[in-house]
Amino acid sequence: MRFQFTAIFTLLLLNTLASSFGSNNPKKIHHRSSSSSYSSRIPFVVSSGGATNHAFGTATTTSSSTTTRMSASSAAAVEEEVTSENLELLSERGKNAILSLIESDVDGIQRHVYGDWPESGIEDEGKKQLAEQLADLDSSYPGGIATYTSKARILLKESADGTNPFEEYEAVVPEGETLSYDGEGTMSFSEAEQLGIEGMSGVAFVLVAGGLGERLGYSGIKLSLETNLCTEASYLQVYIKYIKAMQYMARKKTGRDDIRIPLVIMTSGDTDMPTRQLLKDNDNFGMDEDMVSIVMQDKVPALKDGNAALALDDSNRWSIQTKPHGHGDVHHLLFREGIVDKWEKEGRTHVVFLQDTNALVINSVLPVLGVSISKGFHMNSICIPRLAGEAAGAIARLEHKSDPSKSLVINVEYNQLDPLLRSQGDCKGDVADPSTGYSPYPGNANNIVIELGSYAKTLRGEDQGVVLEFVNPKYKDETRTDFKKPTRLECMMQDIPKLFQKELGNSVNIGFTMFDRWFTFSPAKNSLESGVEDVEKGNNAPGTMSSAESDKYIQNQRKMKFSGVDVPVDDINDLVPVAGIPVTSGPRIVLCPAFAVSQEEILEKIQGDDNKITKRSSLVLEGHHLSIKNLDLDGALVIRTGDDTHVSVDGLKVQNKGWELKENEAGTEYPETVAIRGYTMTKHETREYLLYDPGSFVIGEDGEVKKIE
Ligand code: UGB
Repeated sequence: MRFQFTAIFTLLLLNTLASSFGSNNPKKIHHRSSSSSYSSRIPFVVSSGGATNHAFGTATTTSSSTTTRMSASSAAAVEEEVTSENLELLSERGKNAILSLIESDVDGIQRHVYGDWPESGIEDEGKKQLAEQLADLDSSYPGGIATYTSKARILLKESADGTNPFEEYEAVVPEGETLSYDGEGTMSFSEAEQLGIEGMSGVAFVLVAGGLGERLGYSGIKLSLETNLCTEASYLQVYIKYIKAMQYMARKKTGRDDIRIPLVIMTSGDTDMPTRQLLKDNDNFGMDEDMVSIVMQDKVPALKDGNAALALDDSNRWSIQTKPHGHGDVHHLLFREGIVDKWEKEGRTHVVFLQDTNALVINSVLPVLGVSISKGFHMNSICIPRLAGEAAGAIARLEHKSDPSKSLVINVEYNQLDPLLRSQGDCKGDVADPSTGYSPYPGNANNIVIELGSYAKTLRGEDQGVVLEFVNPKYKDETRTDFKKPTRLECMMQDIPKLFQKELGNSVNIGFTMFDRWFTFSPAKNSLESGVEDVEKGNNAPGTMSSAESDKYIQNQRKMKFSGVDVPVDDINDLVPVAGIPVTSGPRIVLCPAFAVSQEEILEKIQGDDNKITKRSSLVLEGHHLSIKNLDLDGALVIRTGDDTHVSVDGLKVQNKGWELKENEAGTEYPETVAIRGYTMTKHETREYLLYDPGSFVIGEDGEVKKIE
């Protein structure tokens, strides 16, 4: 039986033209009704890429979505590959996807996918499953699989050739803003923070949380991990509570009770359901249902070799391996889902992008927003002094060698920095400046504040927020031909400046703001084992669950010290190894968002000149109307108060056995969450006040709670 190629292929073309990046996704909370918001017209940028083949430079528009009908010879070729009986098993879209793949595969690179199918009646379910998956992959990527693989081929070749993506550029250490908690910097910290509080009413938050915790050695979602063992609050809880606390501050500052700050979470197929479940199980951690929404990024096909051959699952010939495309998807998704339009209509002014496991950074949001407002930055990256060789991107000014209008301030990813610096200047690569001990290039904490008007304009441009892609295959050997495991195209959210430059031209204003590391950067990214290895090599930022927890306590030690409390503050030399990672031995202090976010709040709420906290102590404070005066703490104290509960602690003395870390025992099996941290916490004795009744109370030296109104 012969197959009617022309009719089918016309359908295929219509299908391709209507393709939308990640559309038809039933799991999304917010779905734009129009399916024509993204057409195959959207161009892709193909690079003259390089070392890791980041498509930085040349921008070429391609659309390999086929625009010709299938020729007679192609039709014959299809007939040779898949019998009409097999094709008839498939849905219309599945059929189109298979035919499209065959038609575009002139060199037979993808033959392992569509070739050698058993005759109809054998493994039919598998064939249908494969065809549906191909159709999904086609529709979720602008231009479909053909565009994806043709771009990948160029980038993979450049990777194998070792092409330098920065050939036309020279990296220069950029000039930016610096802010320091104790007042040093290009702008006053408190001034920046106050400007930030004023601007907070116009902010929307975006949390990119599509990544798996592979490096961390955790199979659940990272947002569900406990940030610390004193409160056991998860990352998602902490972020939401901070957003709510900032909303509270903005309302207080402006007297406007209608201020509502939204949060969009970008998930992936791996993280979507558990993220929704986490929100549901915890009533969105107190955030209004209509203020939190989820957009899900799609995965892209994995590629098994330099020809961009699709990688089939090792255990299932009818399934293509897929991998995350990277956090760069976030911009296009926000555009495609109409979220940016909505925010503009609501009169919002800035979008703050956060990553999943850096609880420290939230402190920087207010001051960095203040800097953005004051300097009129279209984009402002939160930065820290970067350790040489650290797995954190570097912000550089890339000077174009012949055309200054192409120069811009942008992130150079950590795996690209060393080759770039080895190709210029003193050719020493990614090394520390001996005078500071840090890389001269600011480290990218990858938390970004973007001005909404220019962002919306950029997203409405030709590329619709689709940022440049790159490949980063891990080769088996020097010949750079075989991969250790399948690779894929990736993209990064911090690459948006290139699109800004394209749409805004010379008026683009990209900046960054440097903070002290202790104030803003300590993500949980690495497994305990790799963290221990790093420590043994002399790295003092191992990026483990335990170092992230410890750094949170140290941050609060410093804040308490700044507000006049007599408290030990650990520096690098005071840390003690627990399960091989140096951590603070205390005090462990958690200042919950509802106690204080800003410096002003802490100075207001910590009163008196006789507050003392010993090293072995643990302290948790939560409450908008909680103030602490002359506290004498040697042990564990928890005070949590409700929104209408005013509590003054005055002269309270607490002494008890407190809390203690217990290191995991070698050779014992622990749940994953415990294993990645390396210890548990034993809470021997605690003085706890949980006060939620409205009214005003005082807690004096005797520890009794007395109502005063
Ligand atoms: N993420 C997604 O949402 N989707 C994805 O497909 C992938 C990730 P990683 P990485 O802060 O130290 C970034 O994997 O690769 C989310 C910057 O690029 O933790 O180490 C994911 O859930 C780098 O410049 O990031 O590198 C997480 O929230 C540097 O600053 C976020 O994206 C580095 O972070 C980051 O994913 C850093």
